[in-house]
Amino acid sequence: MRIDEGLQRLVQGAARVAVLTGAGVSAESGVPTFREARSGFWERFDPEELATPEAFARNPRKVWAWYTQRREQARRAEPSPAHRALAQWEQLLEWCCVVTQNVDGLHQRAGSSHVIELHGNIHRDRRFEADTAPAEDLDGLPRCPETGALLRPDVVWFGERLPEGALEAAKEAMRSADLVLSVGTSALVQPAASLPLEALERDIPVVEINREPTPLTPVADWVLQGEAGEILPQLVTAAGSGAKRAG
Ligand code: BV8
Repeated sequence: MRIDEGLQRLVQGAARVAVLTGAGVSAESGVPTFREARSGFWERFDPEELATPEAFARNPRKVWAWYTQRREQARRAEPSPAHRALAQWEQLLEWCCVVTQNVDGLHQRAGSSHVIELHGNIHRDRRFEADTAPAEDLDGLPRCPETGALLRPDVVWFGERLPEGALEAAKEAMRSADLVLSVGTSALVQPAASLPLEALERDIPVVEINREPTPLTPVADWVLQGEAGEILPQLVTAAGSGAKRAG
């Protein structure tokens, strides 16, 4: 993928970068994306059906089986060239805020220090609070050591509110950046998918890097169709070939 002159100048002049990421940046780490997740081993686990509080109340064992498998996968995974490129870019900038939909913690492991986890983190648990008493058969499922309450993964399920402040902080990053990227996301899940519009409404340039077109593609200023792990390192190389701007 050749980075054209205009885009080179854009990344060289950027000082404050906000990046929305999705499962596509972890795909090259071996973590299946949600679109692929519906094929192969995952076909019996439909994310939209399982990643809900109702599914957990109905069948906590099946939901825990899905998350335990994904948690192990995330633990075994290594940050991809895309994760690493964003961590490197941060060293050249005044700030680089990674707003991620992913729950695998790989941005932090790659060295990004300013990460907003819109949908939580699969490596953390929290107490399951619901008015509907979960199914009876709870033997062997994770429980809170203090209260004995049933635990659930500390992620945001469909129909649940995003973590307090995360959405506001993400919007603020999109509004105060001088360059926004959307990388490796199908841009379908709300409210995350609408975050780049905060930048577009303020004439802040938006660059989309994705394997396939998405609802953002028609309105993005730059569309680089391809692998995040190839394109992001090239962008960071181009950014580095400009003067240092941090501080
Ligand atoms: C909420 C955590 C309200 C859990 C996740 C109708 C219309 C609009 C909205 C709705 C609607 N009906 C319901 C809603 C709301 C709903 C929603 O958006 N539904 C969608 C399906 C329409 N949203 C919610 O429920 C949210 N909450 O709205 O609350 C509310 C308000 C007040 C009070 C109470 C409630 C919560 C949504 C969060 C759900 N949790 N994850 C877990 O991980 O298990 S979502 C999960 O799926 C991810 O976090 C992510 O957000 C989404 C998957 O998207 P992607 O990351 O983009 O992954 P995907 O596989 O789809 O795409 C990957 C892309 O990468 C592809 O395009 C592929 O081509 C590309 N790619 C692959 N490899 C590469 C690559 N690109 C480049 N390089 C590569 N190597």
